[in-house]
Amino acid sequence: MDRAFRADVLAGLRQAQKAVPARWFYDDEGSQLFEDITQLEEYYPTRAEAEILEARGAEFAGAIGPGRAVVEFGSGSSVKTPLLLKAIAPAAYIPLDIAGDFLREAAAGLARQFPGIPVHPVEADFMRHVELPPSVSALPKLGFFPGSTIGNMVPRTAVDLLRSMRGTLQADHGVQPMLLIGMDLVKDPAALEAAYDDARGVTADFNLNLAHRINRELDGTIPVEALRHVARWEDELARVEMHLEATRPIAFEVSGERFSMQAGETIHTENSHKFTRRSANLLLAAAGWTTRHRWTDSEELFSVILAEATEPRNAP
Ligand code: AVI
Repeated sequence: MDRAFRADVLAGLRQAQKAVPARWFYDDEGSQLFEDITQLEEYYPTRAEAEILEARGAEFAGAIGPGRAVVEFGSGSSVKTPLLLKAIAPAAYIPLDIAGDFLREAAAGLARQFPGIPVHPVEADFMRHVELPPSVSALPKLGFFPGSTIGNMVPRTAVDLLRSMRGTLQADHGVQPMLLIGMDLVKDPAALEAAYDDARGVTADFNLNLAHRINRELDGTIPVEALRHVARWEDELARVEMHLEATRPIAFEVSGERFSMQAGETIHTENSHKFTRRSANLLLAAAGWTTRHRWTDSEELFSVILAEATEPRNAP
């Protein structure tokens, strides 16, 4: 049993608005369901970002230049990485991920595919400051954070993370780090809600898997058939929220503690913030990053931003 999972779930279920952090979606079942989501017709972000990474390689090379060490945050299966490594001439590739076996497997695959690029996998939680291997400490860095995972964080956490990335990426000598980051765009709410509530119900299964996971791992008795998946656009906060809503009054236990929900009451399971050009610039600026280039796909659904760390300035 994962003690952090238990602590997060119990603390979250005790709140007036029940909530469980979205990072607990990703057990083996959840990770597979997320892979399935990325293939869905309605889920445009993966497709749109891949279009940008495929089409803009020459522009990335011009704006980034050769010789940087690419540090990928939460590299997972590193599916998007070859597109970037092919385009620029990096000095090294450092995938960071919390899942060690998966990380080493993906890193070995990339090392075979790019024999000229030294690959140094680092098993770490990228939400904290990460010590990079000494062999790359002098190299200028490019952080790579695709997928709009930044959108799953509330602004305060997003700024903390972006600032900590800036620290992780600092080189020993002078050259400022850069960051290539995927950020999903604000658009028609109907398209957004469809992306998070697909016709085949894969996203519903992904959301409901969290309740199954609680039952499996924390001696839970949640009647999952009495929960329904809800995805709704919250315009004021520019985010899609996912919830699990009780369709009737229910009572259940988790790790021996009793909980109940009224009909219509929800467990908040995910935020997926969407950005405009300006809100993206502002979020990055709050963490010490200045936007240098911005690319979108042909339908203007998704953006990839190249930012550079800049010195803080207090006066205008
Ligand atoms: C991982 N993350 C960027 C996805 C998103 O779009 O917010 C997670 C997801 N949740 C439901 N569908 C996809």
